[in-house]
Amino acid sequence: AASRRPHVVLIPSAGMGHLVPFGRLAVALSSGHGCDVSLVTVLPTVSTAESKHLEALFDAFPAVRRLDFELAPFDASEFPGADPFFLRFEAMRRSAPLLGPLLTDAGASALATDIALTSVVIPVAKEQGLPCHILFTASAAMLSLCAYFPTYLDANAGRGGVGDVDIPGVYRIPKASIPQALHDPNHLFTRQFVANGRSLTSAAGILVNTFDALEPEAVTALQQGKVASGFPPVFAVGPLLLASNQAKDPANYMEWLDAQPARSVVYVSFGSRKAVSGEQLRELAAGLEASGHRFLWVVKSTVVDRDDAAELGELLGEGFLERVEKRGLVTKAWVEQEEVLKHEAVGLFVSHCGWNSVTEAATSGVPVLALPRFGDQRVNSGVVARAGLGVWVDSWSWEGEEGVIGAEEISEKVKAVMGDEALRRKAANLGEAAAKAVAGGGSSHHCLAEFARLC
Ligand code: BUP
Repeated sequence: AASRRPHVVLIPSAGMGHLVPFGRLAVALSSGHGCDVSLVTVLPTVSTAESKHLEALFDAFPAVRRLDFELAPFDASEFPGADPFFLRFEAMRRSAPLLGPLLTDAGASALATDIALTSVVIPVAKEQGLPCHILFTASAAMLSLCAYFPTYLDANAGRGGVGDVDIPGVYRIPKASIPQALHDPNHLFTRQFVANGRSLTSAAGILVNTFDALEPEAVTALQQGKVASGFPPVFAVGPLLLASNQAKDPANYMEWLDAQPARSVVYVSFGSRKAVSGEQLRELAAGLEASGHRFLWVVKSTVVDRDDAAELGELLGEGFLERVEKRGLVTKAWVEQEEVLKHEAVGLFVSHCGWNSVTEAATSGVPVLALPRFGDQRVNSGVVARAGLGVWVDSWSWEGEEGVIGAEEISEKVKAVMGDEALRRKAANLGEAAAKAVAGGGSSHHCLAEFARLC
């Protein structure tokens, strides 16, 4: 009935990079756009960070309902050595038929799911007669690659491996930036990526966590249907933000930041998904030390946080922590990155360029030094450089075949970027453009309102 409030059920996949934007979308839809919202939750989560995040979210935003989803038994031995987050994607994919009764009981009027689950959730939504949307948690550039990749493969069948991919209406993604796994057609990630890419045209609509000024080419090309024919409406709704602060303890690193001069601190973090090797950690440590700048560094040395027992002192080399004690804060604990980036003491973000990190840097207008590693991070670094949000040395390849990036290169680049006033201004302008996009009358606000009308 026309008077009924829409009830959107959000179905995220695993890992903070996926969960964070779903939580933010849940808050935005339930607080500003008149929707009831349920968030499908699979317990236990893969990482501790995810379970803490969910707990804080449901505590702070009681309007967001929790919908528990129990997975069918899953035998991981079929994928020896696979990444635990990919395994969870696969387990969720195989359990997708069980979502049907859950959605009926919840009284859903529309769904939004993660790209990793798209090809299996769409048939369930069809059975239930519900529109199924996608929240694409990576960049619009990656969305365009995902949409075009199956066509690219068909056109290049038998011509050897994957090369540069020239996406119609967007730009050419160089071979070196294509996620490594996609060079192997039998990789679990590739199979999922291609199946999901083919299913994009069956979605009712696609939300993407970006905004016009950050990715003008890709957003326009996707919205005008230039990338793939028969593409559904694309809503650029980013940057997705928390509506208000989540409850948290006063943190030592925020107090430390309070005591530092404006824009003097280099914030260093490489995301929640992958460990950094011991050798690269030591080069980074030496590079930061030699840069002479203050720094706040979040160190991650295992894939899943629960496994992390190593001592910082051992990881970073003898005497390092003592030598930098007065100007460096190093932590293995989770920090509230959004808050850190908003702090006026932060002058640079040395980042792996996970997409959430990029959108958070853009929101805060903090320049980025891109050190991409895996997956979509090189594509995202290209976006950062194009948009003027930061600097990317695309010949640097760390943890790749060429080994590690040396301390001296890191230190020189950090010094150069910290002194780059023009870049600082460009990043600040992008921050203003982000704020405009999500405010009333802005492009992203408008797109989210349009989406809510379809639910
Ligand atoms: Br680590 C860390 N605090 O200490 P990305 C991360 N985050 O708030 P990723 C913290 O986790 P994928 C920390 O702000 C961002 O929202 C960070 O997502 C937050 O990278 C999120 O940047 C991390 O997309 O995921 O974790 O590598 O591989 O899916 O991009």
